[in-house]
Amino acid sequence: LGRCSGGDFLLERMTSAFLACVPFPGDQDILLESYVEGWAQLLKFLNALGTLFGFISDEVVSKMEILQQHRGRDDGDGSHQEYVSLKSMVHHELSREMVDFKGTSRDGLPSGCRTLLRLHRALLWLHLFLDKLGRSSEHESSSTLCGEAYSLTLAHHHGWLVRNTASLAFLALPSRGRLFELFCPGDTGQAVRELQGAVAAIKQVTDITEKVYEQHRMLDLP
Ligand code: 1Q0
Repeated sequence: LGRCSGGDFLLERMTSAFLACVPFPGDQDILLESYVEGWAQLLKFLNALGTLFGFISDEVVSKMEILQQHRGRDDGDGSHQEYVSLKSMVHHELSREMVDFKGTSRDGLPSGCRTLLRLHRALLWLHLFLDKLGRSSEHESSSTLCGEAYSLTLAHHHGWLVRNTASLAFLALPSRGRLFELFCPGDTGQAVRELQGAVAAIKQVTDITEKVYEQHRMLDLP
């Protein structure tokens, strides 16, 4: 056994998608198709949390659509090699001067680089939140853990309006117990193990992304 009936719904698919992002760890590169798939799985989870989280889903969808538009672009020979992986995207967009480093270009499709950076920052939050959740004890509150993780990560990149709205949404999060039920009905121990698996898969992806962006001095792209 060793797996949950509910795991198939949530964590397991997300974990396998993020694991599939890095088929060759030595390459230190991310497959974008799997990255988008990981986000599609997260989106399912967000949607299951209810309409109060709709503004967050909308934002994720709009970022995913930008990436998909880039990925779907036909460059004449019918293939889209440029957007197969993170490194190929970065090299392609830098060599074509598609990345706006100053925040001056207001029109046109935003670059894949600045768009993925937004999702990357959100994954840094998710990693910390799920890690905290996995280590938490029974009496701790999911809203508090979520808020703490947020203040340490994503909040740095948000203005006060988004920060306030986000903190209201956190209050509507299901309790720690209910989240674990969602991950793995009836088996808290297994829920925790699945969480740890998810945390490790996400960490591998965020570590690589962070390095690539740092190498190209793109961690602050406007
Ligand atoms: C469960 C609660 C999650 C809350 C995470 C904090 C999210 C607050 C973010 C609200 C974003 C909406 C407003 C728009 C912000 C943008 O300005 C900002 C920057 O983009 P730009 O183009 O203006 O420069 N966008 C972002 O920062 C992207 C933020 C994406 C947030 C993605 C949150 C993903 C949540 C995933 C699922 C949570 C599930 C929890 C348990 C999961 C177990 C599998």
